[in-house]
Amino acid sequence: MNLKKIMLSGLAVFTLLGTVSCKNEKQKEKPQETHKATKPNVVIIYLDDLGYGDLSSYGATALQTPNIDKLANGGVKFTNAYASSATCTPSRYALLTGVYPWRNENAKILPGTAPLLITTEQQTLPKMFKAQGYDTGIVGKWHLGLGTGHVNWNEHISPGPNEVGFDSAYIMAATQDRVPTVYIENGTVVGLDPNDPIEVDYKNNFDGQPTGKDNPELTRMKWHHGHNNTIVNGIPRIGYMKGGEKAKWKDEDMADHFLAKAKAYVKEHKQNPFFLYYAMQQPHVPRTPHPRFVGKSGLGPRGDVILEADWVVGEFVKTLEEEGLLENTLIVFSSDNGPVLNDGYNDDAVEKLGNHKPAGALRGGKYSLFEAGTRVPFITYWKGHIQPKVSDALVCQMDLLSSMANLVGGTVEGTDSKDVLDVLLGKSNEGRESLIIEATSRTALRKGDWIMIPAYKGPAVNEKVNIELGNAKEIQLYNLKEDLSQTKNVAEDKPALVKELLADFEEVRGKNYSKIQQLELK
Ligand code: NG6
Ligand code: CA
Repeated sequence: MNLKKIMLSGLAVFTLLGTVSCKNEKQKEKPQETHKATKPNVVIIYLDDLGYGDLSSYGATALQTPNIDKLANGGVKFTNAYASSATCTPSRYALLTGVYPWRNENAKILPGTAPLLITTEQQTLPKMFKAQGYDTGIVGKWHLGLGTGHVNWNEHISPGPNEVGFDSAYIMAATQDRVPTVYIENGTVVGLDPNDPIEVDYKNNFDGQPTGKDNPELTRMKWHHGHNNTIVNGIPRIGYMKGGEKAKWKDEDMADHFLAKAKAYVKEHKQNPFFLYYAMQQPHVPRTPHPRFVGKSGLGPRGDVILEADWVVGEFVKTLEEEGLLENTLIVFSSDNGPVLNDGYNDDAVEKLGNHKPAGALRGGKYSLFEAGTRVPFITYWKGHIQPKVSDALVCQMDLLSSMANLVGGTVEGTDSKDVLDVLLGKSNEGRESLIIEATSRTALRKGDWIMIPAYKGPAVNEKVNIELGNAKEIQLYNLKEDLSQTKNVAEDKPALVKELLADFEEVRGKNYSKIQQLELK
């Protein structure tokens, strides 16, 4: 532990003791004051597949996101902030554990039946907060596995979020396009009728059950690739599910449903410091805006659910304000990976895109090693504590663990998480020197203004989603300050720099950084 941390945790203990000792005298008149003076609440609002260019505060003009913009323009708006990965599960793994996802070979997009990816012994963000006296909660998308291999969805499901640090958990198991399509509250499927048990299988269908593949006439949303298994609410999903009829979520109500849970969490926990991880589902597929938002963006359902998400954020922040918590709550807003238009359903995302650029000026998208895969909107907002600022410091979501530990006097050891608290609070511009980013098991090194992408086999473009993946026969080197859109590979002009970056990269990643895809390097 460094000196600063020792001093800070000392300070936290001191203030906490102070709080306890004066509680008896002051508790009656002002029950909330003591908490306010000591520990701030922390809320992470995490969107799913929201791109760098999807917010008006990040340059979008085809749609307006006034509520999220309020956070961006009233807080620190980061322009060089990264998710650890270009897909969901690995990014969430890194966010919650502070560990690079490529250190865990199972940190890949998980099926709904996957076992819990984080071990119950591992350090996590919620555990760190808990150790400092916080209440911890998650509302929304989990997608980090549940159980130990064979989940019985009709019994208590464990281990899961509760076992890795969340006191309360109201989640969907995986993604909106994967079964089981039910909410799970603290390990129990919500609204399950015991006479109609749930069965889930990712390999075989259950006898006589219609599927998207065989029964397209039963679907109201058409699949394009994947997504042709069990049909729920007229939407064909990934995976097979039987039973649990009463427990199935209504897709159009999901945003309102999670919002109600997130608001309730705040109201129920406002007396103590809390950490809430609010993992929203938008704009991931299937895009199912509530009727209030249908057609509102003119960009089809993808645009509509972004407007819906913006409204949700506004409502949630309003709740914090109404409860008198805004000055005592640090809000972190970000997305788990970059944007994709057609991610498996024909939902007009491509056809109605117009001039909108979900990735802004960045190249690539979800699944890509190019910038749009991992560089995402990232905002810190804390009324009265953070001055508005645009920061180009290099930071990663993985750094929240150490930074939040610094904020609340916790300790973290042996992770890849860097303490960049002062940067997150807008007091410093000294972010990371370097970062390894990951996209579907391939990795690249960002250092200073440079990104070095090693040579990788595999297609240059994923034709189904129509996204450039970053694979090339030769090493790629881009100067992101001068060439944000990665148009000019300057590796050949800068052999010494390439050598230096490769050495740095291999020092962290080892020589066998991609056994399958690595080409012979020159
Ligand atoms: C892919 C799905 C995609 C999406 C993704 C996970 C197919 C063909 N594609 O496998 O639709 O669900 O997994 O997205 O099934 S993520 O944001 O959770 O990583
Ligand atoms: Ca995602």
